[in-house]
Amino acid sequence: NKPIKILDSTLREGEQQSGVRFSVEDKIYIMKLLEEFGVDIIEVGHPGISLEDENICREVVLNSSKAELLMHSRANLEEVRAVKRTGAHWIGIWASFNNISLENKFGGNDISYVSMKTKQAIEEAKKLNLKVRFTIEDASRTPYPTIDNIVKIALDAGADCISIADTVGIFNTETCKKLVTYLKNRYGCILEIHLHNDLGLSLSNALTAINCGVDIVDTTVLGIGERAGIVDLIQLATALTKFGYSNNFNLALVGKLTNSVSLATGYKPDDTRPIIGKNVFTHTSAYHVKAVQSNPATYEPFDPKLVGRERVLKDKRPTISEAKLPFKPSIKKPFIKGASELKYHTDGPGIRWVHLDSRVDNKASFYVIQRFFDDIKN
Ligand code: HCA
Ligand code: CU
Repeated sequence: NKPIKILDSTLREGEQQSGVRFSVEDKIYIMKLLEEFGVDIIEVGHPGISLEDENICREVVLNSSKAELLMHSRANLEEVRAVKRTGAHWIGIWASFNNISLENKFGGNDISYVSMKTKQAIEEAKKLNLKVRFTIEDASRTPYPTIDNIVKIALDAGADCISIADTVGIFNTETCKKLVTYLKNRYGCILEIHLHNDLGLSLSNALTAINCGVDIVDTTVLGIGERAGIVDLIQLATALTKFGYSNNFNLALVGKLTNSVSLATGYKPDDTRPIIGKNVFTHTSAYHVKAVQSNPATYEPFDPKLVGRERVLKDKRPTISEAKLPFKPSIKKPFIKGASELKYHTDGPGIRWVHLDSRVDNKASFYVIQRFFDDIKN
């Protein structure tokens, strides 16, 4: 299979993950790792937001070597010029045209106004010799005739690439396939896709889009981004390698990339996260361990070494009292006889973990959990 272009947006979309802000040193370090990993285009930031962001973006451009760099921009002439001042190759202009956005974001501006701003911004960027990606934000909730109009306007104004964003992550295999196929057949332009992961479908939708001829897929390391984030670079790169695409990803860098982004953001992936989670190459039950010892392929999709990991064989089952959850309870509140050491802690609104230190008996644990939630409600 021919290689697929990857645009990594860890430094822009990833910075929209709650609590994340990269220093210029972080951005340069991560950019270099992404280049080494084999990403084609790197989205660096949004220089139009503030002078500080513009300066950071310019500094990153000065330190780049291999990958092409892209800066995000609203359809606004000032922001376009800010992108040019950073020295980037690409500008990523975006706008939305569905009714929800027009009503709520642009204070009732109509499609013709946003279309006019889009056309102006793209023309200005072309005058400044930038390569232009134009993104239809929320394309997955935008009517086809509206998409058609805006794609025509963007291509006429000189856009080099059209990107469709599934901004709220509601594409499925069918709807994703339909839009990608439609645009590819109708316009034959370079087509990019930006897939959010609100339903956990972003990776699957990316593979669908690739099958339907999309040219560029957006990713971030660990999938970080607004809300549930977007396609995870490491998962997509591993899947493409496994499925025989001829991209030459440097998968040995998986650990370094993960750790760097984790350190720079404070984001801790859980133990079962595919490819990089602590437990995902650990075999536990006795018969799995035995089978893997005679042939690892019995229970492994690929050799963990492919992504710089080691297999772990562990066939000892913990006893119930050994199987403790690794958190520090913040509240201790006995409220049922016989389960006086029941502990729980809260982890943000709506999510609560129960830790049963001593159970009355196995059946009673359900009762205790039930009581716990009732107790919280009151
Ligand atoms: C945003 C929205 C965006 C834009 C994508 C793009 C999306 O700015 O936060 O410009 O290609 O998901 O629609 O990330
Ligand atoms: Cu996004």
